[in-house]
Amino acid sequence: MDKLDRIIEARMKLKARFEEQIKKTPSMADNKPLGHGKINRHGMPEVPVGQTVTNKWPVLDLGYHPQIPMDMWRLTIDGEVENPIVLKWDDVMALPQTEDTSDFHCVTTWSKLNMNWQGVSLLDIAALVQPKATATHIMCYGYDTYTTNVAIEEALKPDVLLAHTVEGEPLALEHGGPLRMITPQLYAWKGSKWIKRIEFLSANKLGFWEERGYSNTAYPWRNDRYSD
Ligand SMILES: Nc1nc2c(c(=O)[nH]1)N[C@H]1C(S)=C(S)[C@@H](COP(=O)(O)O)O[C@H]1N2
Ligand SMILES: [Mo]
Repeated sequence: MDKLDRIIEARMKLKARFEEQIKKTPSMADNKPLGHGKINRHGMPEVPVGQTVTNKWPVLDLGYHPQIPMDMWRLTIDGEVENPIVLKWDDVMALPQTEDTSDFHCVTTWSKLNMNWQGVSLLDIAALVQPKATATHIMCYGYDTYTTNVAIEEALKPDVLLAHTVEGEPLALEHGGPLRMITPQLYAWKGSKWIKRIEFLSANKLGFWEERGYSNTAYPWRNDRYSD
């Protein structure tokens, strides 16, 4: 069996392991989701409460756009996993590639719908490193020092990608290129631009915005913007 087949087999096992937990998450299971419009891909109203659809794609970040020479670029995946790894760019490109169309909901109240992304699914990354039974969350680190935490049942949803391509074009530096995470079922701050490290955790920890009053969970259809 070759490496890709092994990853796919491990992906299917992980998918089965987290299926029930994922189905119960608010962005799939809320019976009174807040929002309007037709029903989206995961069963929620297309436009979450308090959001306005935009065609533009604003840039939101800490103001520093880190440029890493591609031969120096690394992605570390470690923490509560059986096989921690450090990937070079070519290693990422050699993993199974996923294309998906999803929506982008920024907590500052704009939503950009139907964005076409290509990249590696976080589920496949997890298949590679094998999260331990104790793993409950991930912490994502950006090359700009950004951090953000995501619960494992959110991180392993099939639409969570480490994306290098958007609308058929390489992801621009200001949007997190060469590689960023996206979390279509959570507010977009949960997706780290310029991703550098993914640490699996055995207990929750807060990231940059979560420490500054933003929600730990960030559920768009619950208007879950700030911690209370
Ligand atoms: N590394 C990093 N990732 C980040 C941020 C950041 O400042 N640094 N900002 C977050 C916020 S608040 C949002 S809304 C989205 C914005 O992505 P965009 O600039 O591509 O629209 O990226 C998120 N990911
Ligand atoms: Mo944001």
